Amino acid sequence: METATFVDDCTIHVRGGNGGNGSVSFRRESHVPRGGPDGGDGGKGGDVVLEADENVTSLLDLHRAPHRRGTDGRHGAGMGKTGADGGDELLRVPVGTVVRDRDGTRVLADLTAHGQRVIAAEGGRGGRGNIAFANRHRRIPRFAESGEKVEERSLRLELKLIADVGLVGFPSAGKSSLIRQLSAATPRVEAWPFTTLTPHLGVMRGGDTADGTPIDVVLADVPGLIAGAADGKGLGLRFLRHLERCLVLLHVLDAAPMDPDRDPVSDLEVLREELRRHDPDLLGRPQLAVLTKLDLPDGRAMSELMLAGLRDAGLRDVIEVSSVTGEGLDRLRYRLGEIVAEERERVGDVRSARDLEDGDEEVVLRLTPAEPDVEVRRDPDGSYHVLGRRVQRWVQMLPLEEPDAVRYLQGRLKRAGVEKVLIEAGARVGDDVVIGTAVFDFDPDPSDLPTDERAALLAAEAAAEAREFGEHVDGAEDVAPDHPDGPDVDMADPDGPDVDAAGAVVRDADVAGPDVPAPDVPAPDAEDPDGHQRDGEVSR
Ligand SMILES: Nc1nc2c(ncn2[C@@H]2O[C@H](COP(=O)(O)OP(=O)(O)OP(=O)(O)O)[C@@H](O)[C@H]2O)c(=O)[nH]1
Ligand SMILES: [Mg+2]
Repeated sequence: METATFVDDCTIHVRGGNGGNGSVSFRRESHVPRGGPDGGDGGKGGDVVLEADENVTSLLDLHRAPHRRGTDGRHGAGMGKTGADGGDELLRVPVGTVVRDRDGTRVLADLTAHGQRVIAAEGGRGGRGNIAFANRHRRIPRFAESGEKVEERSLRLELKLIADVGLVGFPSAGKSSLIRQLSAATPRVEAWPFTTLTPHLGVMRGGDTADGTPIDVVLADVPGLIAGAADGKGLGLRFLRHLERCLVLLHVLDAAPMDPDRDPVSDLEVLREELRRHDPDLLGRPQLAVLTKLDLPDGRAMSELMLAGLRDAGLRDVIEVSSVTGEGLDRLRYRLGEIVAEERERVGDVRSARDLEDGDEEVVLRLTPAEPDVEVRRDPDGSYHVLGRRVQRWVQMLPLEEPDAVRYLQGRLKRAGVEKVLIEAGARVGDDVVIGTAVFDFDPDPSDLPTDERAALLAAEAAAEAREFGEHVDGAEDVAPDHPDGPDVDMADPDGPDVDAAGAVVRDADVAGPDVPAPDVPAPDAEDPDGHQRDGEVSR
C-alpha cells in the first residue's frame, strides 16, 4: 500500500515547558553570620510555536508525531543565579493552516502568510527566588515560588489552500495537464480518473496590471469531483474545502469525455451542485470555464454543440483550449489575470477562515482565548471554586506549608479583588473556598461585605464586646471575641496584605489563624503590570 504523503488535517497535543523553580538560599560569607536571601528565579518554560512556512506543503510531520512540547525552564540557584529559559518547540505548517480548538468548533488562528507565527501552548512562568520576597517586614524569606506547571492542550489543524484560482472538474478532464502548461508545477497526468490525489499549487504570470506590475496568479489543482462528492463519493468533500479560499473558480470541462452520457453542460451543472451543497457561498465567486481537448476531432464537434449553452450559464467567460497544441492558453492566462486582479482589488489578497466571527477577515494571532481574570463558581456541595489562570497559578506556585508564603498569598488574593468576587458570588464567613488543589476557610474583611451585612456584623461584634465587658464586671468567664484578631485589627485597611484577617485562611496547611503574629504595619506590595509582584526593596 502506498504510504500517505499528504495530510491536510490532524489533531496535535501540545504543551509548553514547565517553569523552573525559584531558589531559597541565603548568602554565606566568612565573618557574616547570617547573610541575606540570594535565591535566584527559575527560568521560563519554552513555548510551542506554530509558524506558517511556504516550503511546507502538508501536515504530514505533525500527523506522524502529534505530541510536542517545549523544554522546561531550569531552576534558579543561590548567589542570585537565574535558571535558563526552556527552548521553544517550533512547528512549521503550510500557509493556509487553520487552527481550531479540540472539537473543531472555534477557529483560534488562521495562518495565511509565510512567516506568520502563533504560540500554540505557552510555557510556564519561572518561579521567583526568595530574593524577590524580601522586604522591610520579611527580611528572611524562607520560601520561593515553584515554577508554573502547564497543561497539555489539543488543537485541530486543517489545511485550506490559499490560491487565486481553484480548478474544478471531473476526473480526467485535463486539470493537471492545464496546470503543467500554465505554470512550472508538474503534477502527474495519466489517462485514468483520480490521478491527482492531493491538491497542488502552481504559479503563473497572468499579464500585467495597468501600471505594469506583473500579476502572479496561484492556481490550485484539486482532485477530480464527481456527482455526490459533497456526500463523500469519489475522493469526497475532503478536497472541496480547498476551494473555499480560492478567489476565482475555473471549471475544467472535458469536450471529449469517454462516457457517452456526459457533456460539458451537464458536467457544469453537476459540478455546481456539488459546490453549492458543500458551501453555497462558493457559487458567489466569479466563475469561468474552459473546454479542454479541443485538439481532438470529438472535442471540436462537442464544443460547437455546447458553446451556446455554456455562454448562457452565467459564466464570466468560456474559453476553448488544448493542452496538447497550446490553443487558447494565452487568452486563458490573460483572462484569469484580469479577473484575479479585479477580485484582489475587491476582497483583498487572501480569504481567511470564514467562521472567524461574522466576515471578520482579520487574522487572529492569539491562541489563548481572553478569559475573565477571576471567576467564581458555586458547587452543589456549597463550596466556592475560584477559577482564573492567574489566581490558580499563584496558589500552585507558592509553598503553602510555609506560613510566610500563606500570608503573602492572602494579601495577594485580597488585592486582586478575589475576596470581593467571592462575596458577590454569595460566599460568607466559614464557607469552603477551593483554588486549584488548595481548600481555604473564607474569612473576608468586613469592609468588603455589603453595607447592611457589615452593619449587622459590626452590631453583633459590638454586642459581643458589650457582653464581654458586662461579664467581666460580673466576674464571669472570658468570652472570645468573634473575630480572631479582635476589634483592634484595622478592618478598613484594604492593603493590609500580611494580616490573617485580610483574606482567606488556609485550613490544610494549618499555619494561619489567631496565633500567627501579624507584622506591625505591613507595607502594601507593589504589583507589576504582568502580574508579577515585587515586595519593595530587597534588604540584605
Ligand atoms: N488530447 C488531449 N488530451 C488531454 C488534454 N488534456 C488532458 N489530456 C489527457 O487526459 C487525461 C487526463 O488528464 P489529466 O490532466 O491527468 O486530468 P485531470 O483532470 O488532472 O484528472 P484527475 O487528476 O484524475 O482528476 C490524460 O491522459 C491527458 O493526457 C488535451 O488538451 N488534449
Ligand atoms: Mg489531475
